[in-house]
Amino acid sequence: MTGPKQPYYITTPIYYVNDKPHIGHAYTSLSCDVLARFKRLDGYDVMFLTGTDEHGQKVDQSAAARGIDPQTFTDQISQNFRDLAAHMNYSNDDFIRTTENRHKKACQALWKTLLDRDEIYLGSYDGWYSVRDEAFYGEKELIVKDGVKLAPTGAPVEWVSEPSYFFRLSAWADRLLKFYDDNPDFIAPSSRRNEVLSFVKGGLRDLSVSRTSFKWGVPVPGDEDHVMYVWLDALTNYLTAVGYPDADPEKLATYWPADLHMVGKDILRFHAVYWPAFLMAADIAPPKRVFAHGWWTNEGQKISKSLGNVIDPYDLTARYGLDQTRYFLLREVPFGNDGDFAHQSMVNRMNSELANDYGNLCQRVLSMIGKNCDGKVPAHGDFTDADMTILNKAYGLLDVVRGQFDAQAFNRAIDAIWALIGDANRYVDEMAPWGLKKTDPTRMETVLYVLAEIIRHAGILTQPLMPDSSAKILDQLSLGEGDRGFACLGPDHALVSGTELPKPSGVFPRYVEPEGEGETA
Ligand code: ME8
Repeated sequence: MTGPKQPYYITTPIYYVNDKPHIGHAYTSLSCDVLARFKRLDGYDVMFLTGTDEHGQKVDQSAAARGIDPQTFTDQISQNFRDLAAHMNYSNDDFIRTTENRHKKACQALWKTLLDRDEIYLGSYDGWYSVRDEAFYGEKELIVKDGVKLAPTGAPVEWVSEPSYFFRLSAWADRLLKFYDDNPDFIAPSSRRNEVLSFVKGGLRDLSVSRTSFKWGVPVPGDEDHVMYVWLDALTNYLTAVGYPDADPEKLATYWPADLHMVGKDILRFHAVYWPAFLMAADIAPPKRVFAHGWWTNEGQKISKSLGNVIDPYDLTARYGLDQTRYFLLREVPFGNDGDFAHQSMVNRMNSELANDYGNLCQRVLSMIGKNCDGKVPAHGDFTDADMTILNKAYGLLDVVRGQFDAQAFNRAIDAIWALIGDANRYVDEMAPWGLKKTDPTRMETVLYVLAEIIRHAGILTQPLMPDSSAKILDQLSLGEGDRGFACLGPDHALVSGTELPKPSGVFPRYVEPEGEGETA
């Protein structure tokens, strides 16, 4: 790419600090990390944001339940999410906390803009509120279970009656529908798009955007009896982090509108309806895309604290390895669908796809080179048609994989890379380089050279998904830091014969069931 790098701004939801991080949080952020790393390697100027959502009644109540003030509480729990990001090897460029001053300023600036444009007015709210969902519900949306009214999510609701500011959401339905129409890729996957469209077509009511019954929030400028509704506060984080309103005009101009907000399916409505409406109302461009991924279950069961089956990402990485966990989460399920975490599926993938397919390819080829080519990148003669077929597949892989990543189709991108790995394993068997050692050593070197090139391509392309393991593979090919970007894929940066290689070592161990343990997670 020539000229200044193209910007790419990607965000995770900011996580509520009422709980310790679990597989769901790890998953959302992982998908963003893999995309951020992919885009950086592809020459983009990436801004990858994550952080914590620290206001609202839910946090207030959780802090009170522990007998500590909300700021001390959020300081503690927010750190858990920072630690998780470091542990999972996420490459976020910033970590935002909604209790930071920069964020308060951004929220109040957005509020003032909305008020000045008459998009917000003072009224009073009488209706149902769920603290757990931090959402307002209409009477018709509620479900009744054992005679008790509940939110459609099953969360308890309470009747709220208090003065409140309202955002004129009802006036935005047609403009939102036009926006969805003009931007068919705004909501993904497409099944979710229809869900949002029918919600908006069903008519929108003005949205209560302030609360007076508690104080743990951003004060409404000019009317400090009110704090802002936590979702207006939370969504604004995406603007705060790029310098809105005036902290960093250049950064704002570079990265806004965001390229992708990654969210779980449960919070799509906030991102695909409320957020673009707030932004358009403030004359700010809406984000380019919102992707709603599915939810994980544990061995077929819904994950919940009461069932005691919450999956801890630290347990996963301790048991299976970090890159193995990263691989599994994005390989197991077509992104967008719900997924089930099962120990046996994890073990199967670790052993067959990582240890056997990828690991063995590297191990076999690199040890043959170590033994038979003096530990140096082999020389090569002319390439045969079979050599060119597999090399061309490797050269063309970036285009395929890039398309899949741009569609957030991680499992298909992985499939495409593993198709090359499968071809390479078949090529090893067909060419049988061990047999060529005596009969045709020059041809043996060419075959091993072709294979080393395939491993170079696979290693470069798996970096976003499995950064540490891929680095080990690329180290074994003596590739320098500057030789690992996607610009180095293809024949122009081919391995140089004669380059000294380190002694190879295995990268993907097989999973062996610990003595005395069954097969349950
Ligand atoms: O919603 N499987 O925060 P949050 C997959 N603060 N994903 C899951 C999951 C599961 N079992 N459980 C939760 C919030 N998630 C707000 C966001 S953004 C401006 C404010 C995902 O901590 C869930 O779908 O409750 C959501 O995307 C994310 O974890 C954060 O949830």
